[in-house]
Amino acid sequence: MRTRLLDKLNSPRDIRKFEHRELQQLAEEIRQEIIETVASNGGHLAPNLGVVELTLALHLVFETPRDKIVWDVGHQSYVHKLLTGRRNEFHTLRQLDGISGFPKRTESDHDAFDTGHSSTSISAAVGMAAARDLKQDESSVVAVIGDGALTGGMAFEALNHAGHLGTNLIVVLNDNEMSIAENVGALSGYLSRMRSDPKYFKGKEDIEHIISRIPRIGPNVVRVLERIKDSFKYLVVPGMLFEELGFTYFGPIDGHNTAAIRQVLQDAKNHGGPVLVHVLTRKGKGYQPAETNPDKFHGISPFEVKTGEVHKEDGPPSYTEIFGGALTDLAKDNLEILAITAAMPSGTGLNRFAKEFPQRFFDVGIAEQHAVTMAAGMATQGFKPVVAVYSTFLQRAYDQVLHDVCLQKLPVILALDRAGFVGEDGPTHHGVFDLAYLRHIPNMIIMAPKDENELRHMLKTAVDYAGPVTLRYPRGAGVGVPLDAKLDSLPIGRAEILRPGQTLTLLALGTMVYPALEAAEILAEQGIDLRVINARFAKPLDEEAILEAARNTGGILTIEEHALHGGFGSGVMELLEAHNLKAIPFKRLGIPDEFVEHGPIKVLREKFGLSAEGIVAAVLENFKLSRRTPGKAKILIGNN
Ligand SMILES: Cc1ncc(C[n+]2csc(CCOP(=O)(O)OP(=O)(O)O)c2C)c(N)n1
Repeated sequence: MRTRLLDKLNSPRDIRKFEHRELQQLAEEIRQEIIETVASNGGHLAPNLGVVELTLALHLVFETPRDKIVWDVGHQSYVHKLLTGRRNEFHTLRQLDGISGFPKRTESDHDAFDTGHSSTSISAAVGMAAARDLKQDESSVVAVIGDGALTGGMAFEALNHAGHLGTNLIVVLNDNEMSIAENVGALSGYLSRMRSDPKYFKGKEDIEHIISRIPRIGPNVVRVLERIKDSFKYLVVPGMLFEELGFTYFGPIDGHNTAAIRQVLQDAKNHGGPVLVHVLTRKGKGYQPAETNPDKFHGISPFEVKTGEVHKEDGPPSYTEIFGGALTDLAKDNLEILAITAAMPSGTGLNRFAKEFPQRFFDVGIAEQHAVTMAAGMATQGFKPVVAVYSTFLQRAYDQVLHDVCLQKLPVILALDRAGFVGEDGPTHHGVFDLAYLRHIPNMIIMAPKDENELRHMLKTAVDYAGPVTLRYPRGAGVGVPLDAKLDSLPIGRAEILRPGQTLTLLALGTMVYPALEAAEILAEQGIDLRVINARFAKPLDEEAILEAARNTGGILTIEEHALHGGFGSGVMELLEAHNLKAIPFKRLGIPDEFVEHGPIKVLREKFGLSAEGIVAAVLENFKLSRRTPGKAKILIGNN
């Protein structure tokens, strides 16, 4: 068997010894390795296949870890990982205790900055460049950002500031015309004109040359000519937009020609100041199914390499699909409903809505802050906007929710998908902070369904309510319950008592309701009689049901798939304190004050005791319980 070049690499510098043909062979080997690993572990395939040559060229010109490469989003860093000492661990990609699917400074010195959320790379790189200048060293700083990530506001803020600072900084714009779905926005149109019609653009030098040959005939004419020159330049010089922001623009360059990119990166490095290198790549390059269907292969579950078919598991539809279906159904009769996504139409289940109501559907790009405030604007005009967004990505729109939506009590619905553990994407993506950052905002209502049927009723409740509502639901398949034909509004702030026990109350939110019921079943067999309440609302809490349980059962255990600090249980604790019931036996089950690593959702839930067995253990460990066995006296168990 031929030894792979990839297996001979001990450091990224080793690739400098390779001839052109060997680099091509290495690129092939890297593609093969990535395709096979993602086919077995799942992960971001198409973005990585698109940057193989670009990553090789970056490591040919720059020397990490001395030079810094910041990968925006970081989902395209697999090639970089393979070149920087993680080849042997690469098969553990995204697996429990394996290497991360995103750059991680604790994983390698070659990872300059942890990423996962979009549009942060240029800001981080500006910070590193400013620090380098203060330290007076000579290293280079490079931010690699996709055309999708460039739609995020932070990227513009950073470009604006970088142009002002004028320091050495290279921004590589990896333009493949795709975000996860097709990219959107006016800037995307500008980039695609540069891409598709090279004849339309002339080199900057050509234009300067033509203009310099126009004879000078007096100051007025010169002024007019200058103005013509400027508008002419705007029209025909590629990258003029970036030049005006203070960057020197190089490009567009074929992103699959390692030698060409290497040359331009070298030129950019020698040039100095802020430079933008515009690289054209093809998402999914080298694997036909991914080239044909880059959206599907952006982030994908394990699949069959030969066919590109995803290994399908039979099971109930996902919460995402149920949400998208219910919203589309409700929108048929309610013309006020609008749907907004920040670049994730299929991830948030809005594809069907977009197809049926294209006029009422808005993909704003990776711009969660804008999405929320735009929704607020729509709500002032009598519409009912639904912002469908992952819990983790709403984190950056906190002030927009507070200042633009809640302060004015506007009827905006935040549909928070992927609330709870998300699994293999890990700490940058777990949606375990939303209750904490939303619960304290006045006017906000927060619901979490126990199953997909309740999700539909809650969506109807949110649509009928005249104020801000958050609906948080998890990643993955529903429970498999039947779906009611008719959707009803639920009473706001009313919980559902599912089991009428007396010994202790399990007060569970969302995904934790069924495990709580299961735990109650297990303990019932031991003669322990638990009350189970489906909280339904994290805000407002059902004060009546909770205070009654506090007074008339042996204590309360709150259970939530969320950080304990500031979460649902904290809210219950505040309620007990307000009613002088702090002394009742009380415990909260949830996620402690730490970032949770990547791993399968089921394993993570078990790790933090958020399973039926974990709940049973928490009950037995934390409460003195009276156990009834028919015909026997009560006995106390537990350790306090
Ligand atoms: C704040 C935020 N919102 C949404 C996402 C989800 N997301 C991950 S990658 C991506 C598209 C990125 O497109 P681009 O930068 O062009 O990179 P490509 O995948 O095309 O290489 C999106 C929307 C995210 N990571 N961060």
